[in-house]
Amino acid sequence: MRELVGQYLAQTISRRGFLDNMKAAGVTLAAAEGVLSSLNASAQTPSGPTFASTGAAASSTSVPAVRTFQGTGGACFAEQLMACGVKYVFGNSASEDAQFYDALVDRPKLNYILTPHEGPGAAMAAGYIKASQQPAIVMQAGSVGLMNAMGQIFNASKEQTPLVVYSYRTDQSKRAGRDGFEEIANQEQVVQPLTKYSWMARGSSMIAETVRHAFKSAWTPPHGPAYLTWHSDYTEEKTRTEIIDQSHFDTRMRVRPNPSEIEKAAQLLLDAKMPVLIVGDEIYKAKAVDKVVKLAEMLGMPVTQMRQMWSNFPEAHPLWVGNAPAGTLASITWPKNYDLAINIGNKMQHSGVAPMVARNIKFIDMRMDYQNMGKVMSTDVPLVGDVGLGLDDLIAAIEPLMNARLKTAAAQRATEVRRYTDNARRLVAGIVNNPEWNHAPLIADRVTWEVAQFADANAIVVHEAGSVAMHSFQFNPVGGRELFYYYGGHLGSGVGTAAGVKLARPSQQVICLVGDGSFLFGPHALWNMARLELPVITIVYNNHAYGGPHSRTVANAPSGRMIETGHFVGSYLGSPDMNMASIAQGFGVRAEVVKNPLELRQALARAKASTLEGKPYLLDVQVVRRGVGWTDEPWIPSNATIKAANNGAKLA
Ligand SMILES: Cc1ncc(C[n+]2csc(CCOP(=O)(O)OP(=O)(O)O)c2C)c(N)n1
Ligand SMILES: [Mg+2]
Repeated sequence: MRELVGQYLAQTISRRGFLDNMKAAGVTLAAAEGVLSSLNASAQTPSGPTFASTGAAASSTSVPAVRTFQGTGGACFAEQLMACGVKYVFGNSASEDAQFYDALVDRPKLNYILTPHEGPGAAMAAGYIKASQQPAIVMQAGSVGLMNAMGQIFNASKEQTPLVVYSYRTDQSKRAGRDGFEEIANQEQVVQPLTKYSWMARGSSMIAETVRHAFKSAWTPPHGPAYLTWHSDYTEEKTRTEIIDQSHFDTRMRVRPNPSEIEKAAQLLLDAKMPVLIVGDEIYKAKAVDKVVKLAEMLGMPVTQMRQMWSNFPEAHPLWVGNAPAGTLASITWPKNYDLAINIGNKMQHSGVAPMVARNIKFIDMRMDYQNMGKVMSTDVPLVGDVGLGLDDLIAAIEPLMNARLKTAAAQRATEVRRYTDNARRLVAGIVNNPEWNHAPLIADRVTWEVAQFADANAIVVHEAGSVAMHSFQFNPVGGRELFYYYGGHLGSGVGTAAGVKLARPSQQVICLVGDGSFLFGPHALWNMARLELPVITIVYNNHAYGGPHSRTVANAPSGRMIETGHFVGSYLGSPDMNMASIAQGFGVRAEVVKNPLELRQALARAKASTLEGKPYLLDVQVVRRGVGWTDEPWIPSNATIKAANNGAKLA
């Protein structure tokens, strides 16, 4: 009977058909008519999810996992999004999606968040997805909006974020191919290298299935972005389609590594004199930090991490020897005498010629990201699978083999590691003895230190602060402070990410640290923070410069003409100085400029008070420029020279 009700509500059987089928099932005509009248009444109840605009109706409590739906392509899109578990649509004005917007009006479970620029809008969606591990969709106007979202699709691809993006093709199916307004050929192929799945639906009846493919692809580990599109007339067209619940197309990729490889890995770890553990983002995603801590403690292994998005190990733990500064295992300060490395969940991004783990070191690799495994590093033991399950298995394999001799060896190693980490912590704490500590404008390290003193014990720090080094926060992904780093590197993500993170985690303090240059690529989500009352504290490290690129440029041409003349053409953002507090106020966010350490403390207190009222706050902190060749008033090209370059220009 449930199935019949579903079919009737989805209008795939008529009233007559419904009554006939009920009769065949042994229900009396009077009883069947009673059911019908209550169904008709519930389909018109304004409080329930009623889909009057499409003429179809269904109740979320009674909908079967696979059902037929009839309505406009836009309504099918909305229905399938809800069946995928989507609660938020991050969108920018897309007139051709009128029927989709129409379908949203009576579907209050699908919330549309208008983002005034596609880049920060997509960053906000990605931030929400990363912090909640829940699905969402980004949509924008055809090819024109897509171009702005692509930077964040790139970030999602690098960061393995399951970001699903849709935009219509402005060209309708009956006039496509004429190079019309906003038309580009093969629109879906523009993002192909950045996505796991990219497809154009070939008809309105294929919209729902294309949506499912996109979500399945994006959310099947290793995660990544997906893109979907179709001709805009399909969104208007009436069609009949299947809507399928996410639980019925999810591939449940929680797979365990090969058991015989687990045994090999256990034996190699026990045979090693100085094994090193490399951690990575798959641990955070699998919520397996406590397990990785247990493994490290069992073996007394030093733990490090190469560039990742999250912090995946408690930084205050005595076995944490710090991030590998140059992205290779060889760049860690200590230990140097390791004879085995095990990677658990790190993407191991190779940005240099040498393998990140030298060839003469035994290497065990555990992660779901099979594509990046065995690519550059020679791998003794590949452990493909979910790192949470893999850690369970590895720990279970090692535990019974830990005899008294091995336990003593592990304990001695742990003591040795601790000797190093205790000393390293003392050195980092010495940061406050910097002779420039009280400098105004502030040194970046002072800003970071003050914010670390101020931040809540479980604050989330979104870091897009250019070349600023993170320290003093003691990140701890198990109930402590969390880090969201800009791994992808397409700038302009920080403010949007912070807004999305706050939407996902309203009970945690969210602090966005952002460089002035990075901020200028995407401040727009400040408006979303103001409108939605997402009380994020944004702190701009304003050195009026692209400090990092400046230093890297100098390093690339150390004895060139730039150094000789002091003419650095591409890195000074002052003259006139930009006021980030005014920009924030323009978006409806309270803000102030901070010039010295005392003002910073007072401003942070005001920021906190504001966030307790539900209002976001921004501090534009004036920070010194550091690096070779900077002066108080850096050279800029003269206006006269620039304008003179055009003198005598004639149109041919
Ligand atoms: C969209 C985008 N454009 C350009 C770059 C190149 N880039 C890398 S760092 C940087 C400047 C960052 O400046 P800021 O945030 O002020 O940090 P600072 O270097 O001053 O510490 C630029 C432009 C980029 N990564 N992304
Ligand atoms: Mg800067």
